[in-house]
Amino acid sequence: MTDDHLSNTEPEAAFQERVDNEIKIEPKDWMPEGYRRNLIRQISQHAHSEVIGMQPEGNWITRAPTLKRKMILLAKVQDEAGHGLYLYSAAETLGVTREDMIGALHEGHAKYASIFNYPTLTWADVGVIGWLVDSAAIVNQISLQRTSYGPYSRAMIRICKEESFHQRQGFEILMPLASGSLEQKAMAQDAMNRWWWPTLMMFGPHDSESVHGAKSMQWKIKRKSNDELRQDFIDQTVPQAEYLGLAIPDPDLKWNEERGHYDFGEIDWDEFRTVVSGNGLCNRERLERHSRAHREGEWVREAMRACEEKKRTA
Ligand code: FAQ
Repeated sequence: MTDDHLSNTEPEAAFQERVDNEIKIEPKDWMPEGYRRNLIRQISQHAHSEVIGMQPEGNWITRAPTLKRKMILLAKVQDEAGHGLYLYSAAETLGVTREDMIGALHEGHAKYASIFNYPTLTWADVGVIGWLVDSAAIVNQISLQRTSYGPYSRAMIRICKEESFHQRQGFEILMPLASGSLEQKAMAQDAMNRWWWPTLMMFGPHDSESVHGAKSMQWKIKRKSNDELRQDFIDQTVPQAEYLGLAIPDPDLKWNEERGHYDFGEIDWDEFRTVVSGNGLCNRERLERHSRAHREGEWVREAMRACEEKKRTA
């Protein structure tokens, strides 16, 4: 049954009225099947992104330049695991199991953010992930705090509090590099050059190409469109790059007085499609590592199930 068909029915009209009146939808409320499925898709993909997103930075935990930096990075990467757990829990309230969600990821049916398929070649990449990638995530997640589904909205409120620490730790890694030796500055600029465009891709295709965008906006799952969020991110990030003294690798980036926003160049959508379809630089490595960790953790899940069973039959 299509979403359009459901939109003509009475419960759908009452549902839409609740959404329009900013009343949160809770797990036990009636909801159109399309709303439920779309939420499961987005929330589970968001959860996968948080967990797969641990890998690029995790790659530097053993090589952080000081003990203090290592502790901060460890805490940051652990936070991402926690975000994944909040989000899997929020998705479970919609009647899907965690096994199903992880299975969909491993079988390639569920996506995760394209950004995490790029390699972290230097320590400056860790700074740029914290600064740019977390900033992009925050811009999106701040608007998702007002999403119409209660459990997702509440998870976002908690997550945003932690993300702002992540953004600062990234900026704090880059500040000494950007004002350091010539080699350090070059390393920071090289990281900026490699991560800028993939970060812009995080917001997804242009609104005109977005498959789920219109319905998600109508249902207030999404509160801002892909292009609106991308513009917000660029407008807030350019002054930060200027403060750091890092050049943004886009010759078309220019303040547009009339629009009150920055104009910017076109994203390489072929690259985006390549990465999203599983053929980016690190897609296979990321998924294999996740699958391996999942298999190796089977004994923990088995022990947990045995414990639960024992409690139930005691
Ligand atoms: N990568 O119709 P739309 C983080 C897919 S969290 C991969 O426009 P939608 C924290 C899309 O799924 C980062 N796939 O889709 C952190 C759909 O495919 P499907 C994650 C993408 O949902 C920081 C198709 O293209 N954040 O970074 C991407 O309306 C540092 C058509 O697209 C979230 O997930 C992409 N970039 O809008 C962790 C936020 N873009 O499902 C560690 C929640 C699009 O039909 C370190 N999600 N696709 O097979 C959202 O806001 C939305 O899902 C969008 C996409 C905006 C990502």
